[in-house]
Amino acid sequence: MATKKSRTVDALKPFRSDPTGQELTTNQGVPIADDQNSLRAGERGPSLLEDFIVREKITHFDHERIPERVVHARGEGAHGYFEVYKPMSKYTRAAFLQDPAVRTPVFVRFSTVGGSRGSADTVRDVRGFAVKFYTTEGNYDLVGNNMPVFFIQDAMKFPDFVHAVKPEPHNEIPQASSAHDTFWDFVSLTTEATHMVMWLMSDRAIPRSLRMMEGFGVHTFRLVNAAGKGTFVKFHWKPLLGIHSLAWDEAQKIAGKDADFHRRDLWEAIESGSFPEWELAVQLFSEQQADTFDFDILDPTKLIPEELVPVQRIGRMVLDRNPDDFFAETEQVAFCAAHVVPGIDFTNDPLLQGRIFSYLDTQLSRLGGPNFHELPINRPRCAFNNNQRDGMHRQPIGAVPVSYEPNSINGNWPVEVKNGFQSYLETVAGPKRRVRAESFKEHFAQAALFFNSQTEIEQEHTIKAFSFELSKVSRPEIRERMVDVLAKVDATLAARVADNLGLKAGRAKAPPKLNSKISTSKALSMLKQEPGLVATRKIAVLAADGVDVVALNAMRSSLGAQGVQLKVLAAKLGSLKGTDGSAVPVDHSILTMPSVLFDGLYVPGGAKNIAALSASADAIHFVQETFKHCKPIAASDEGMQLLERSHVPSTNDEAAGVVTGDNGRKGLPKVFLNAISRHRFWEREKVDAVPA
Ligand code: HDE
Repeated sequence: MATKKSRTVDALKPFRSDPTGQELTTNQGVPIADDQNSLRAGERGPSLLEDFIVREKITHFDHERIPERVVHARGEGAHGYFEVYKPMSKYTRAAFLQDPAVRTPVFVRFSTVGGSRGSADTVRDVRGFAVKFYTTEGNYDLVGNNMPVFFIQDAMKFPDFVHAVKPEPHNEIPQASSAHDTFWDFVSLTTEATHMVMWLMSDRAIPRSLRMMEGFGVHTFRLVNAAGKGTFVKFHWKPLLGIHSLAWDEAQKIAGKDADFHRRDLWEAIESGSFPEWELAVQLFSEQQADTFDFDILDPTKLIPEELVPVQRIGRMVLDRNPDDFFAETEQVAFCAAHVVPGIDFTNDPLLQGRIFSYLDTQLSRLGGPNFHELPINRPRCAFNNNQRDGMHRQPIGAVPVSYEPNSINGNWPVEVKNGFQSYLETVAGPKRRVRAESFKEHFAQAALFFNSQTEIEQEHTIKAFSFELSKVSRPEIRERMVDVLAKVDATLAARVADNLGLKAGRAKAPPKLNSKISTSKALSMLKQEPGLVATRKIAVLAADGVDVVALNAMRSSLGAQGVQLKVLAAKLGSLKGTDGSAVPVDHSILTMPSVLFDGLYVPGGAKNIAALSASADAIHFVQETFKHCKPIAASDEGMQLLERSHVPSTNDEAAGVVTGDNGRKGLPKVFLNAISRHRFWEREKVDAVPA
């Protein structure tokens, strides 16, 4: 009788095709002599039906598209690995959370939610943050978002919510935007969405980079240890680069100038060896603790303030390889909220319960049948065996004559594993009812907690975001209803938005009475966090012939030492003549790379250089737009004149992120680096005089 084999990671190497050195053939392996011309009767005659080569090629082409994901259609992926810092055996038996020496392979897919596959990256939206861990005990998918709560409490409402946020059904407008009637109609009638809507109207919805956003598992899950003891858990991902956003005007412009902005940013960072990294963090708490909270931990519209349960960092994830084939990997990857491993279990969160069903179901139509787990990107890296068989696109060839259990013909293989997945032994009883728990019925306290935890600047951005979106709503009664909802969150917020909508400020009622003991939480504000590393930030240098190469090189080497990239922009590609006669290569033409694609600007001196730039409307617009979007600006010597010409304050003001100085100012790169690390100088938004 055969003995049991071990289940090791990487037992199956992913299948990769490479035609290098190979002959061109049909799908049947027939060598192709002519890939340029179809078969015809006579030189100028009709094509022949018997041309199986052209028919195979075109038929395959005709079927290249598969249905896009119903939500999260637009996304980008990367490979990497996960390492735990110390054994988590006290809480979970999950194999990949035990040994710090083990690297578990991962595949991550980031996404927007509402837009179609070809929509722009920088739209205001939630971002998906889905991680597939290929562990020794099977695939574990942590399918989360970059916001810690969700719009609805029960899976029953998900199709309604998605129909409301997607483009309107009669004209399919607008693409990838919640700024339209049906979305605001739904959320103003469904007040459980209020907390999540606050997040959506915050700068979290317009991240600077996918590498600079947090991730959250959203639901409360359960860790289960070898003794069967359960501990509740909320999962977080904390980025090493800090949490940073774009300006709203900038995000809209990038959508037109480079719709692939986030995809490109992730791709280029990984290609250049600047591997993005996140720490996996957990909030761990017991059932007894959960009972003391004034919200229900099963309600996915609530977060657990870090002041109540601290966040512990337990491991790190590094993304170090771009996919080879977008379709085979990023498009065909099938995440599933039901993919858990021994030691991780669900809770009764009614949204999570619906997700456990939905993800497998959606793959059946998206990937065309029940065997999508056999695709290389979805295959576990450990052995997997069972008695399931057949179905569309089945790949393995069963090498034994039985596929049932019990069997005597093949020694009863594959056998059950005594220590296999065990559901947490939760006692459940109750009448069958369609009901929303009483403990889910408070909808505003955490929305207010979120708003109160923001800095004044962040609150201002949220007020503007609400005003923008609601101004696009055509039905006045929806705008009014939403202002009434906001009045239950914060009186000033409601009054300011009402004013911007031309509604009477009197609609705002008294601020709500909070039922939470915690009135602000530092972790909810992006601007109250540590800024993180500056590596991979992109700084534009505006230059023309006669640019001060000494200053430019000094800036380049100081910034480069921290991983900041300096890119020289000029009116044309090619090279410029520096002050010392040397050639300065141009990285980009200003035509193709507007200011919104950079994190800051440096204007070096050189009299001739500045004379040319001062006469360029493009250069002046570039400076003004950089200023308007609150990005760090440095200028040396004559470079300061370009700032003046652009009506941008040119005196050195480190607090305002404009750092300038004459030749003698040796420390300029250092203060500029400091400014870059602060990312944005939002106070500048109060300077209205600068156009762009
Ligand atoms: Fe999803 N969701 N979702 N979702 N979701 C999908 O699965 C669904 C929810 C999330 O990059 C779909 O393969 C239901 C919450 C991400 O491939 C689908 C409900 C959270 C991704 C689906 C939710 C998410 C999806 C569409 C309410 C954050 C992209 C295509 C009960 C915790 C994964 C697909 C990727 C994708 C259903 C709510 C995150 C239809 C029914 C809450 C990141 O199965």
